[in-house]
Amino acid sequence: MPAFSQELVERLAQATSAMALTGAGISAESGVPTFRDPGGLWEEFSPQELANVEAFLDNPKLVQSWYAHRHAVVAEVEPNPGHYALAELERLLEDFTVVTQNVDGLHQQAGSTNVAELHGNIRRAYCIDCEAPAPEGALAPDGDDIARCPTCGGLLRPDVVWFGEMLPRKEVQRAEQATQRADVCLSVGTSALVYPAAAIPQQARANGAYVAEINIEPSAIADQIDETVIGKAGDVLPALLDAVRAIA
Ligand code: BJW
Ligand code: ZN
Repeated sequence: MPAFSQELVERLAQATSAMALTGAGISAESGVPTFRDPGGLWEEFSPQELANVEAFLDNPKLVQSWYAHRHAVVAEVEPNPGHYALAELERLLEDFTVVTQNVDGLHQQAGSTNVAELHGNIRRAYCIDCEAPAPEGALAPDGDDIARCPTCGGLLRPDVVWFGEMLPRKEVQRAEQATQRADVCLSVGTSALVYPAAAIPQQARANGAYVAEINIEPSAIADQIDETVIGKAGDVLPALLDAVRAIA
């Protein structure tokens, strides 16, 4: 039985509004590599090389291939019990928002409908010149070619947020509103190193929320929140859901 407090269970069961900020760790058990863990994506590739616009313009084929590969991984995998438990919490509670840094779409696939995607979605791509959306899978380069826009010939990029880029305004607004309303905020499977997302749990807490994180190890914000639950998201979230159901 994962070691979450009875206070967390009671606060969730009584919450008028609750939210979860999720990161790569929640999808790890589905087989999507995280970024910063041992064996994570950035052990092999550095973010400086791949996750910024300059890198893309310097070497579009390399960056397109990396995202095409990651898109192929995401297209194959399934949500895990952690994703399903959050989708179930949305059905159980009056108001529940998932604010995710993940680009894999697995929350929606698990049935969550109220999802703010702060860092975009790897299943989408668009042209950097005319901004036309490209069909899914368009980033996979044909042989040695660079993937280009069928309309204007511009470079195609994944619809994700790179370092130094603004987050999508509407998604940020939805996240801010959820953060203002929340009585409980769960921070799940994120190292809490990347801003502005990493500030959300503390903002929720400043607005009065009880904040708990669920992670296999304490994150960068562990000493600034109410509770750290050590364990895998796919174990802890279903157990938490059961405990809430038992008293809700
Ligand atoms: C498990 C588990 C299991 C494992 N169960 N847990 C303030 C201070 C300092 C810097 C900045 C600041 N504000 C902005 C910045 C700059 C920058 C930033 O934050 N830099 C820091 C790194 C220092 N931020 C930005 O540039 C952002 N834009 C912005 O601020 O715009 C305004 C602006 C513009 C211009 C100038 C200045 C300001 C944009 C950030 C975009 C991030 N993009 C990426 C790539 C997305 C595309 C892609 O997928 O390739 O998003 S980076 C990468 O990190 C990805 C993730 O969403 C993000 C967060 O990572 P996450 O999810 O936390 O994963 P990991 O791997 O780090 O952690 C996994 C965790 O899971 C670990 O804790 C494990 O223990 C745990 N875990 N298995 C539970 N089973
Ligand atoms: Zn175009």
